[in-house]
Amino acid sequence: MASRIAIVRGVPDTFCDALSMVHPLVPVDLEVARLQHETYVEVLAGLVKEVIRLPADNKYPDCPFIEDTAVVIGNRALITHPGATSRQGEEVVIREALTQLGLDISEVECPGTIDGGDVLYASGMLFVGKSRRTNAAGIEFLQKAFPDVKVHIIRVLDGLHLKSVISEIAPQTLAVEDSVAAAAMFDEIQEQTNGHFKIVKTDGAGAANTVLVGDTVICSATLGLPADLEAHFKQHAKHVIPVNISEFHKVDGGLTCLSLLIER
Ligand code: CIR
Repeated sequence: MASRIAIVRGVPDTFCDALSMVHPLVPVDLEVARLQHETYVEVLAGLVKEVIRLPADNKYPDCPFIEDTAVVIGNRALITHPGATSRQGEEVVIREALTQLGLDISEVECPGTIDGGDVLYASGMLFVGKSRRTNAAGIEFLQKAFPDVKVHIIRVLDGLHLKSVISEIAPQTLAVEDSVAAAAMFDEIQEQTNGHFKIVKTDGAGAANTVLVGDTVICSATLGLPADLEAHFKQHAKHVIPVNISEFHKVDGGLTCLSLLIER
């Protein structure tokens, strides 16, 4: 079995000021967010060899969304330059942590920007969303960092990131939000890979963002459409664990955003 490490970052006191495309109708509850984060970390701890917890930094309200700060494949890590100016700088402690783990590090430099939420590595293939956060210059750094894999560029037609609406739930199988934009993005993936993937359409905004660890899928317990998301995914994945991250959804966060997974 592959040995995995997960890195997570705590929820700062300023989390209620995290960025969101639409101001949440019900404000973020900091205490609930911290409890939900803890549950998420505990679930991960049951699936990986080690969880490294990095401390929150009140200067960065979005710092729990650690996925956006690095792309790790095998022994290589690309430290990103996040697309939102208020998030630039979050990556500094991540660089230190990944260096300590002995990864081979490279960095996105200005004017390149990438958010890790736009990078999907599935079936040994690398997809990057060109989005409001990830630009062409950033994508060039991604290709340079991982020269052995072709980077497939997918235009993000709606939502924040590529993985906001598409994620891997089983070998050759992608969960795809049941929306016109996500369907077009999936079609683009299929076109570029000669129809490599099976689609599992998933109803509800954010419900298609899942974390796959080995043969276990962590899915959102908040967005239960169709009525039982867990049952929906169980038809395709071996094990499914629902986790409630309602407070993170309020600021456009999903399950993948809350960790960096390193396979070694
Ligand atoms: C942001 O707008 O940057 C955060 N509020 C949400 C980031 C979500 N990250 C992700 O999907 N990878």
